[in-house]
Amino acid sequence: MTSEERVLPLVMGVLNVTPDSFSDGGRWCDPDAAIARGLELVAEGASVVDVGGESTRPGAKPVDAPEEIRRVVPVVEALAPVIRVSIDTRKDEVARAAVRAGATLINDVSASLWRTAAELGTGWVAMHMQGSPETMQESPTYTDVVAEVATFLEQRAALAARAGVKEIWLDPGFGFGKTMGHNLSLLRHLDRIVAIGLPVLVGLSRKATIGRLHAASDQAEVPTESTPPVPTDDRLEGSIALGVWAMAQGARMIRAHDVLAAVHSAKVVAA
Ligand code: HH2
Repeated sequence: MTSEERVLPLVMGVLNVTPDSFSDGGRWCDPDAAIARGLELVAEGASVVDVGGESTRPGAKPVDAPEEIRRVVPVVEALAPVIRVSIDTRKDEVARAAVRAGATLINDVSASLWRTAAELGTGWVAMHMQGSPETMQESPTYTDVVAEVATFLEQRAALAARAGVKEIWLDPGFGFGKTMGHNLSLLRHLDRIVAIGLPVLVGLSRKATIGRLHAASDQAEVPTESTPPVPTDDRLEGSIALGVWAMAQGARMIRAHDVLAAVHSAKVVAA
């Protein structure tokens, strides 16, 4: 690889203004605490801060739009002058309110808001999910997970491009209606998603698959779907390892809770 080809992957810092997110739920519910946390993520080197007002962890209960807007807007308003802000939402009204408050990227785990992004002139992340957060981990089923996710993302990207979205990111949606086996297949063949030719974002940070891999490595066992994962705060090494794997396959942005470590690892990969 020549120096011209080296690209520093970006880090999207996670900021959940929710009581129930799987890792940082309840920690940044107060707007002042959330804004302070966002500024910390900036100081640690995040290129984007991803503000979310609704948890999408497995089994999470939906939040109504006014409540989600109440949670995210003050935080987006305070952070947008200092850092690029993405809004992690599945709802048109919330995306619009956040963009009015300064967000310039719609991080859409439902991959359905491309018309909103086109109309507002923002970037758009299309993420693959099978089912909805309430039930998605009950029995995820695919014939060929890599081909199905790649086809879905290609089709959504084509719709978005036709609607006029200029900045489109693709995300295979680790843990969203996927078993550990599905997640590992997608990681193994991430180059297939990268080959679509649009920038790829991955969200692996602290997810249950990593917790299971950690638990199994502690006990020198092969991890299975029923391996109890280690707690979310003990998943740093696996998060970095899989982030590095993804960046080496060509992922251009990684979504991370532990931003400082993710930024350091991105710099090492780029070098
Ligand atoms: N994962 C989560 C939320 N948003 N967005 C994208 N593009 N990719 C992801 O993998 C992704 C995402 C889930 O993580 P988190 O926000 O930490 O938890 P919760 O949904 O419980 O708030």
